[in-house]
Amino acid sequence: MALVDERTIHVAAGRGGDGVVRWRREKYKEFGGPAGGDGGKGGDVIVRGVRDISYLGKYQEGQQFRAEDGASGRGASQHGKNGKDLVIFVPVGSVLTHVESGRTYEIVREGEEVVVARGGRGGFGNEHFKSATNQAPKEATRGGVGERGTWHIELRLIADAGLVGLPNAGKTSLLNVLTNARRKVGAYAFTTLEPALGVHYDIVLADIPGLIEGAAQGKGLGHAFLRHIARTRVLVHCVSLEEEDPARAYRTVRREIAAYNPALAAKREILVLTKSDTVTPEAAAEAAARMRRVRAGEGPVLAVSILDDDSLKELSKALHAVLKEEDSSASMG
Ligand SMILES: Nc1nc2c(ncn2[C@@H]2O[C@H](COP(=O)(O)OP(=O)(O)OP(=O)(O)O)[C@@H](O)[C@H]2O)c(=O)[nH]1
Ligand SMILES: [Mg+2]
Repeated sequence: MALVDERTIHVAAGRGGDGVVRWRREKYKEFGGPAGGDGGKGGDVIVRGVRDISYLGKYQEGQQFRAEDGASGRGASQHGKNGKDLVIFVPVGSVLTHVESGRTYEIVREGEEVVVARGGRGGFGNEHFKSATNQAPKEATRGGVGERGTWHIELRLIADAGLVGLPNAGKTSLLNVLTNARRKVGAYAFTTLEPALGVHYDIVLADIPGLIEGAAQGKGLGHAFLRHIARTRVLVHCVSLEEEDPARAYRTVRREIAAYNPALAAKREILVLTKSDTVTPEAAAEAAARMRRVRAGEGPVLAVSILDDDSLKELSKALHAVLKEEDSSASMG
């Protein structure tokens, strides 16, 4: 099922409750003064960020959202109940545009809120109008109308993990089998010219063109497209087992990444030896062991084939685990 990354919705905040005209009844007294309470405030419509990129799919295009009205005031100076706020959850990364005014907001954190329609004020009861010169006001006001509006919600995904490697390493093939993406794959270099995103459960993967030796000097497609993965949290470094010297291929790409931006090179990395079906299981295991010795820093090393579901599950597990570690180290500062 394709990811829903856009919705237009209509929102209406609650109307304020009316103020009322009531009179106090007291024993032994004919007239006890005004006692009409104020109306309650209408509920607001609030948008709140959640960490679930599929959330927009729960809403219909053009869906109407309405918060509760405030209740009217009552006698004995009782305030009417406020209308309940209505909360609409949207994925973190959503950009909200108020269609009528063009005003925009971005939800960047979980729990972040924007009031997209304010509830109407409650009206005043007659008690409110009591003064030295008017002991028996007969007036009350009506509640205010709630705001209404049309909002466009657009999800701008930020990739969690970026696929890097030489041309032909199998990056796009992995994107296609792990996500809803349907990108072009080819048995030649530089099939991918534009970055693409795909969603694997709750993980956003970015696929970019291949890097070659000298990319920093403009060879191949250069390296400027690396900016598309500058904000990812994890690199998925793909090295084909069809390479004569996988360790060399690995180091070449590492050098180009470091030349582009040392901060990118410092990110956590999952090393994926791709096309494992083209070699014997023993050869794949041996290559993985060798790569563990030559690789930069720590992190999983996996042999994967798009034809081997178990290997894809291992990769999925590793991705989730590394991103989870990333999360907890980020929250510790
Ligand atoms: N046997 C086998 N072939 C694979 C596997 N993964 C990818 N390939 C093949 O490898 C070739 C390159 O795959 P792509 O996914 O286009 O590689 P890429 O890294 O995206 O290449 P560029 O976009 O050019 O950088 C294609 O012919 C794929 O069919 C695999 O697991 N096993
Ligand atoms: Mg590709």
